[in-house]
Parts: sequence; structure tokens; C-alpha cells
Amino acid sequence: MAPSYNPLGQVKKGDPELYELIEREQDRQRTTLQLIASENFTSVAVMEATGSVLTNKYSEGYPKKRYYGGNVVVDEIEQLAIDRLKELFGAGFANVQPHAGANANAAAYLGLLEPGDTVLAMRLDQGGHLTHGSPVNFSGRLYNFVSYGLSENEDDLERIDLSQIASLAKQHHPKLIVVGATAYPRIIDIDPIREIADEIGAYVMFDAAHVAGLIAGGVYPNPLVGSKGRGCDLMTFTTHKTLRGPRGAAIVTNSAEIASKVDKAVFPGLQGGPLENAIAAKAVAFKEALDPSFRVYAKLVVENAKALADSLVAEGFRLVSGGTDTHLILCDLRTFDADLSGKEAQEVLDSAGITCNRNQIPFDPRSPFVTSGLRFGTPAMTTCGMGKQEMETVGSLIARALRERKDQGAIEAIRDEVAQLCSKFPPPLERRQEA
Ligand code: DSN
Repeated sequence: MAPSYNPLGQVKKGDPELYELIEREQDRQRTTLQLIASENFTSVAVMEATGSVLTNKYSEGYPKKRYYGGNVVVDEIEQLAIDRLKELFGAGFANVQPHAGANANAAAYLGLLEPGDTVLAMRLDQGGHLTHGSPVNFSGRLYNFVSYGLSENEDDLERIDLSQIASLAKQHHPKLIVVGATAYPRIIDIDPIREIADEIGAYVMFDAAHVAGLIAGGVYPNPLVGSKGRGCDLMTFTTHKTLRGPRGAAIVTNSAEIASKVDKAVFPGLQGGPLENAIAAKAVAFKEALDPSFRVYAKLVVENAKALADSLVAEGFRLVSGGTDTHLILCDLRTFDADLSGKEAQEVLDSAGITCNRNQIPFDPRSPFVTSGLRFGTPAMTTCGMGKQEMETVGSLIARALRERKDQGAIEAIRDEVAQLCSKFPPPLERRQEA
């Protein structure tokens, strides 16, 4: 099926070499299953705003406080994004300039901490992010990160270990507790962590990179609020995962003091000119997320993740924590096939047209490069319109590909089945009719 809309006419004319590469990537995206938990398909409106004339403008500073002229319109655009974002999360203050999730976290640390300060965050090999203190990341090099992990007790196996957080907090007196993860399938309750932080006078930051869209869609409790009206001190998140906006990030808080620190940390602390084209696209995405239809989408994302999880369990995989409450599934391959590593499984699935990523599982005996797990997510294929029935099919296609991985003919047949399935659920760009 030829794409019905081509926004790249001038690239095609002037740079056929690049055009061909973009076309190949577009083809890959529409003919294979996108199950990377941190990816999504944006609307065409988000892409149009990203590709708009706003990319031409320099606007260091903030609305009405710029260092360059000519920002009258840009001021209105950035303010629109800020106002929509505040409404989306019920936040008092918002910064929409961070170029990426790592920048948002860096800005939070720069605003709240001094180099060498102690921070408590989730272990990387149990779901935390590089910016949560990895020794090869700026976070681990500049600050003293202490890590908490998941429980090994049968009754709350592979859930965040709150008693460990409490005892590490008492022992190390961190200035900041970071909550949130990149590979944790369960809802994190902010209330007990707020209590622990209050006992030692620490800030709480919620890294909602993965779950921002679920929070916006009402299927994940808003960590800024908590059930007692007071949650985290600030929330950082990316705009391109479950939130389905352009690549980028943002920060929200209810504290004027923290907002001022964060603003100074983003600019001039870390970044120069904001990407106003991306900020305009964030404004589009926030408007879309404020629409009631986004709540339906978020609910379907979680329902689809549960359906895919059930299907994988039926095929013999073990799921970390036994299942999922979110968009994400972390699959332990060892019960399915003890010899199959995450690396090999990812490569096999790639050749079968099923895109996902290998991931360490808690207490993984294999290295981070090899791993014993796979991470799957449902945001992208839910955007394309897939439902529970398709998730069951996807689960069995995954299992079949991994079982028959030595048979090239079988893998090619699965790739054809995947392409057939995907052709019935095209991404938004392919659905657009008019030129
Ligand atoms: N790349 C993101 C993810 O896949 O979770 C984290 O930065």
C-alpha cells in the first residue's frame, strides 16, 4: 500500500538520497509491529507543528523575558503550551523547554542540588534510568546516588521495596528521592514515599517519562497530587512516549520556589535557545491529551498491555511482578527457554518484523548487553487502533518466532503475517487522506 500523504515533497526533489532513507524508515514503521514501550506514533498535527517555520526562531529566555527581538508570536506559542500543560496535570507551574527527558532530569538536579549531594533513586538493573545515578551518566558522576530496588519477598515480589527506601533514607539522609522508572510495569504509589521524604526533609521528584500519558489519561494516579492532596515536589517527563507528542520533555511543579529554580536551571543553566517548533508541537499534543478521547486511548493502552501480558503468560513466559498495571510488560525469557537471551530474542523478533528491546530483569544473571528479558509496550499499536484480539495474536506471533527461531522460512512467514496485520492498522500519517 503506497502512503497516501507525503509531506516530504521538497526533500524528495532536492535530496533523493535522504528521501529514500526516510521513506525506508516510514515503510519499516508501517509494516512492522512497534512494541518499544517508550515509542508512539504522533498525530499528523504534531508532525506539522514540528516541521513549521518556528524552527527558524531564536528565543533564549522565557515568554516576555527574551534576549532576542521578534518573539511576540513565539511568546504566545510558548505560553499556550505552558497553560495547556498546567491544565493537563493540575500544576501551578510548567517549563516546556527541556529538549529531552535526560535534560529535564538534569535541570531538576541542577535546580535542587549541589554537586556531591546525596540522592536516593531506583537501581538501574531493576528498572531505573541512566539519569538515576548511573556511573557512566552525568548524574552518577556529579551526585552521590544511593540506589533502592525491588522486593524479593514472595508477598510483594518485584514490587518497589518501600522498607528499603525508608531505611536507606534514614541511613543516608538524601536531599532528593527520585521515583519513577523506565522498566517497571506497576503503578508507583507516591504517598508512602512522600511520608518517608517528609521524615527526613527531602524533596521528591517523580520521573514520569513513561507514564505521563497514562496520568493525563486518568489511568495512573497523578503523583503531583497524591491521594492526600500533596504528592511529589516536581514531576519531569518526556512528551513523546505515552503522551504521544513530539520528542522532548517538560517539568511541572506546584511550588513557586522550585519553579524558579527549575527555570534558571533549564535556561541559562543547561540549554540555550529553546526549540520553539517542538514547543508548538508539545502545545498540540497537550491539547490532544486534554480531549476526552485521550482518556479512552489511555484506558485502551493499559487494557492492551494486560491482554498482551496474558497471552505471553499463556505461551510460557514469566512476567516480572506477575503482570502489569501500565503500558509496559517486562518479560523473563528463562521459563520459556533457558538458553534464549534477551539479545538473541530481540534480534529474532526484529527479523520477524516485531520491534521491541532487550532488558535486564531484576537480579538478572546476564549482563546488560545480553540480558534475560524483553520489554514490550502497547502505546504505539494502540494508537494504530489495535485491540485485545490483536494483542492475543501478537503474543502468539512473538512465541512462535522465538520457538521457530532456527527456521528462516518460518521467520519469513511470520514477518508476512505481521505485515498483513499491520496493513489493517496504519499509523496516523498513513491514514491521512488529503495531500
Ligand atoms: N529510551 C527510554 C526508554 O526506552 O525507556 C529511556 O530513556
